[in-house]
Amino acid sequence: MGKTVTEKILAAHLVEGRMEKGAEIGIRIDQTLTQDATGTMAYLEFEAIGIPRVQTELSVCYVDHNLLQSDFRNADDHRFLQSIARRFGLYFSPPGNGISHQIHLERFGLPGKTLLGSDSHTPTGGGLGMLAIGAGGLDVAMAMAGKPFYLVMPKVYGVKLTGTLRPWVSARDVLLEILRRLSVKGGVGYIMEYFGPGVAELSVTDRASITNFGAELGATTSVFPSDENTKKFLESQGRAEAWQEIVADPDAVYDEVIEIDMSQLEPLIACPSSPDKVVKVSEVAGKPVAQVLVGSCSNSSLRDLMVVAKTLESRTVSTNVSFEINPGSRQVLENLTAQGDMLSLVRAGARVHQAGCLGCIGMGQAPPTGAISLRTFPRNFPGRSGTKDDQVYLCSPEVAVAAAITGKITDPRELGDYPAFTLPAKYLLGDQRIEKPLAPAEAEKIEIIRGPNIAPFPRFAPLPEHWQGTVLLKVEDNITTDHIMPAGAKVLPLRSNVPAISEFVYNAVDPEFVARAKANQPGMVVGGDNYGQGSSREHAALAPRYLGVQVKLVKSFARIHKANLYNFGIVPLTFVNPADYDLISQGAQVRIPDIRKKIAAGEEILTVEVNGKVIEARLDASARHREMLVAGSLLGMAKSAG
Ligand code: MIC
Ligand code: SF4
Repeated sequence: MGKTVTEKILAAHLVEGRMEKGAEIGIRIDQTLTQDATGTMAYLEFEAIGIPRVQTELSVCYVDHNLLQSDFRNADDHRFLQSIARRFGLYFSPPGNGISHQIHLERFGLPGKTLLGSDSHTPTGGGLGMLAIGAGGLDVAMAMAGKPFYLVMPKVYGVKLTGTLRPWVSARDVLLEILRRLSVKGGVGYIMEYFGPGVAELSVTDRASITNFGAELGATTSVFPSDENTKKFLESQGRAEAWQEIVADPDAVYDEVIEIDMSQLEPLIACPSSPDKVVKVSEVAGKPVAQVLVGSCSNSSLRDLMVVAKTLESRTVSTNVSFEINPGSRQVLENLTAQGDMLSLVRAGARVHQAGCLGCIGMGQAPPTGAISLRTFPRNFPGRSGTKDDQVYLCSPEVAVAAAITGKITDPRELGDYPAFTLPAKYLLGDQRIEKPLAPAEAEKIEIIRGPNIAPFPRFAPLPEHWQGTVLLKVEDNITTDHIMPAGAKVLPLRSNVPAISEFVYNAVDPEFVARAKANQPGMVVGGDNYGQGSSREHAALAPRYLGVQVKLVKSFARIHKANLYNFGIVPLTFVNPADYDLISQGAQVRIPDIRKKIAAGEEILTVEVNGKVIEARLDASARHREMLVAGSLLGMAKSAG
């Protein structure tokens, strides 16, 4: 039987387990990336593992999230990360260089390799034909230490692309259409693999927009084949020798198939406040817009900013709109400037910022109260922009620039002819600020510089024989890690300080949560389907654990969050009978007898006593997960194993 691209790459990296759907496998990781917001914790964990130098083929430490330096804390973290990179043999990309995923695609990604990143949008690398997976910081730290990455052998969802995109319709619309059909949980348990004649119509940066945004399907990752377009892209980046062809066999079998005829797509838009609330732009056209942001790891490549600049060549931005550009990388900025496109942006009235995440994670650029903001970002979860009750829509650069010009949501096809542009055959490379790893002899002499905001890593008590505690909170379906552990300018500087950041757990959902958790330890959280979707931030497990949350009982979990719960010793249970969700309310007293013994013995079903009633909960855990839960955390387990 023929193989998919996914199976080929997984088979070449398999170090533990068998490639049977649903079973746990361990794979070798060739490359890692971290960004600053998750990186500080990942490196504290790497230090705790005690390995003198990274063991991967290549590891990169990026600074792209916390670029606001309103006091010493973010700046201290940047300096800490630079010293870590120098000490442990990593590449270092400083603030201002751009977003990890965009730079990694341009300068480091390799077809056929595996990449593990402490950021949920790591699948961007799938645009190059690599298996690029997002994970919690501790999993990335383990990969840097040369350990395998464990995952449940995913099913493969084939996405067959046919046809050609019409003018003013772009890669973003392909994924918006898939989100419209499959929803934010449609990809859970799958790797999305693209095939079919339409693939050849998409450039590598278009493909990367799709694999990046594919994170919002809840998929393990997304991957394109590596073909002639991949070769062309690598040549344009001066990396022709990195190319290898990887395509699915003609008789490859996919577990599911969805077909997208790209010639039938229209400009689409995701309405507030979930990436899958997708409608045609024409259905919401005419609504006034106050802010338009083009940027983020989804849509800020040179191609994306060129479309915007060319559209603005003979037009200006509406005076009712704040139109802002967050370039993906220094390379994008350099090429845009060299081509003269920057002039069109500036003249038309755009506010051009440094390359980085910026408003995508609420580091500035909050929209005004009650006003509509259009963004080419991957997420519009409630309040993520920094404004309470925000009205954030997600769209392509084409739809964004049309709204910037007219001041209202506009079908870009109304603008007339689609601007002509060609991507450079050779890019200006823009990596002059990337530091290469130091040789071991030099690296050993580097002193790690820690600011006062870096708090020691907390220790957690092991699992008791019987568990008894309080339901601290009951929440609905599709709770995101932004709900659990918010980001933004106030909270992100605390990422290397667990006691301080834990004061913000569930703040926007229930401001009393932290006080209640402190007064009622240990605690439990009850949730619905797809609990913990979104960001990879392990703080969404670590900080609640610090507040005494030891058990989560939900209808279903999102992949990365579930892995993070195991890593920090929170028992992730699901209802055997989802209707039992209705039996539990906030404040209920819960007992799970013999929890430790049952978990250690590999039992799948646990008995949960709630206010005198008995319900069943499932623990879907491998032997390795069970060991972690009993030991209190993966770190504890790794340390004792030496
Ligand atoms: C995000 O887009 O939500 C983030 C911020 O990039 C996160 C990582 C983090 O919380 O630091 C992600 O996607 O994993
Ligand atoms: Fe940065 Fe936004 Fe991408 Fe997250 S989604 S990595 S915050 S640009």
